[in-house]
Amino acid sequence: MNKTIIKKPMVLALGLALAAGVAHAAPAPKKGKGTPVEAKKFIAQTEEKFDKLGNDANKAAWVAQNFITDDTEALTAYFGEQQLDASGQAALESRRFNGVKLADDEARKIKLLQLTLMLPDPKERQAYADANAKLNGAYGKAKYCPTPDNCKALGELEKTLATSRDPKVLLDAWNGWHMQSPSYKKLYTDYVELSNKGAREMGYADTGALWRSGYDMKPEEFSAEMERIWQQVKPLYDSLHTYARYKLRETYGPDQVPMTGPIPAHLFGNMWSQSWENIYPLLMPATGASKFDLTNVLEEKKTSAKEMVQYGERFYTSLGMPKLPESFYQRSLLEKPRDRDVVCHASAWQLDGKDDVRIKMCIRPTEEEFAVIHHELGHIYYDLAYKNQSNLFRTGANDGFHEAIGDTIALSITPSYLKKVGLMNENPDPNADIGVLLKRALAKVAFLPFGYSVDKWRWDVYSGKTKPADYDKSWWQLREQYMGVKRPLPMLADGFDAGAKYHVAADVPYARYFLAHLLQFQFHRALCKEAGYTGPLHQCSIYGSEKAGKKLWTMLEMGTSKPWPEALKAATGEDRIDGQALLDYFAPLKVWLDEQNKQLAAKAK
Ligand code: X8Z
Ligand code: ZN
Repeated sequence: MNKTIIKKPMVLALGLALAAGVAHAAPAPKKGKGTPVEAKKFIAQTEEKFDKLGNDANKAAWVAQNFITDDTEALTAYFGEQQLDASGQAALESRRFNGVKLADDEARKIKLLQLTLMLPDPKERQAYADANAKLNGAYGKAKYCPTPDNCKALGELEKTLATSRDPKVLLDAWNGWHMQSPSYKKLYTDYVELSNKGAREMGYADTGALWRSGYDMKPEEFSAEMERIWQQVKPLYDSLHTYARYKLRETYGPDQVPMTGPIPAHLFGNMWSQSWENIYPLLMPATGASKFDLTNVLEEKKTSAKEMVQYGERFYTSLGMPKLPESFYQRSLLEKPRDRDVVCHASAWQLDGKDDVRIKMCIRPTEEEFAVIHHELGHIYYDLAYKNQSNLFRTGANDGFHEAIGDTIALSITPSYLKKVGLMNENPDPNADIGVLLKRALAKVAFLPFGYSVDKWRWDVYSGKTKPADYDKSWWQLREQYMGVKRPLPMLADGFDAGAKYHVAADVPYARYFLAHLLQFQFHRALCKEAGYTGPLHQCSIYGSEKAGKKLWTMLEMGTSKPWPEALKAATGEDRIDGQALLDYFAPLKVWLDEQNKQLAAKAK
């Protein structure tokens, strides 16, 4: 989360401040109120400690995710335990400075230090770190083996969901993956207990409350903000869902897709039904839509993984940002190795707090992955921009900002941009606009209720409202209520469908992605303006605008040194996260969807 002390890979920045490990037991915290002079010294020493030791812990985690074995899991757990010890000690000691009059920067650092778990018992710390490492490994290794000599990893199953239109094949891939997570349910429930214990030790109600405290507002204010924004964007989601229903019925028939009620989850082209761009061919407008498909172009050109990353890099340098360090290409993992298990879920890492930045991805030559590359590079450029901040400020303004930067850039991957960089031959057709917007909505609007409801589930798990026996019941109740999507098969007796999602297994908070899906449209709108663009937002690309780049960089450099509303203000003039920019962007599509839905409803009668 936003105050992660050592730089964890963004996707791994756990819901706790994992400080750099300390090799020796720290001295017992001093008693009594501290003075401002002591605070200064304490902060400097703590940051130095974190700086020095963070490097090793990150290296251990990097190796563990690149070579999943019992040994590498044990090594990560070893460092994880030390990190937890160090961040817990620092959090405890920092309490001496609560209420002491300090400079703004220092008071902020004291606050950030307390956004962590604290487990005083070394055995419990060890068990917690072990479980975290094992859960990561279990997810990374999981495979569906219809027969013992034919095993399918997640990437292959995802490809089936994206491309097959045979409901039986889809269901098999969907179910094959969802059968894997029950094997680590017990590990997860034990982990939740320990995590809560650690949160309570620090005075939080539970781990969910700790997570919701990371946004420069009260945890209950944060929940209310999430709900406000969801209500604001819900009508657009409803229009898209209604349209998707009609179109899926045309493809799969009324037996598979009911006229009312939730739609089975395996039909949306994605393992978690979280974004629907892969079913664009089923939904695209009957006339006027471009048949352009970036995936075909990348395949035809035999674009390598590295070349795909270089397209991304060139976008960032066109904004006046630096080239990636040479070590980035030497050390990153860009392709799935054939001979070993790795955590393929895409992530970005800053290992030393400075220039040792890397991404880890099993890149496939698809349009979807092209966007993910820009997403990961957004993390990397954020890391590079704030590298001169001190340790505690070297993270995003909040975790949603970190997730939004690369997506903001990817919104500028427009047809004219693709033409400019040679990835599209024909001239973009302005009449094909609705198709372009629809495809984007299938990625961005479809995601919103998923982004919201993952942590709604987890908040209830952490608060104890949802017991392990009810994990699936609650998971699917939320999916039905918010997404209008249902489990395609009866629930398993002791199922763990939530655990089939990486961020649940690896305990990465998820509200950040919901926020990012709103923030990116706020950033896009502001940067397009800065670039002098005045046309429709969905046609704007900031490619080549150093002016827009400078505006963005200025915000990125701030890291989390100021409360996030100040960072947002610096970049956009706004000071709250809001759905209006997204609604403006998709306004022409909303009109079109509602018209289509009216016609389709009349036809269905
Ligand atoms: O996990 C990610 C990134 C890495 S931080 C690839 N995302 C979420 C997901 O895959 O579920 C990006 C969008 C949502
Ligand atoms: Zn990310």
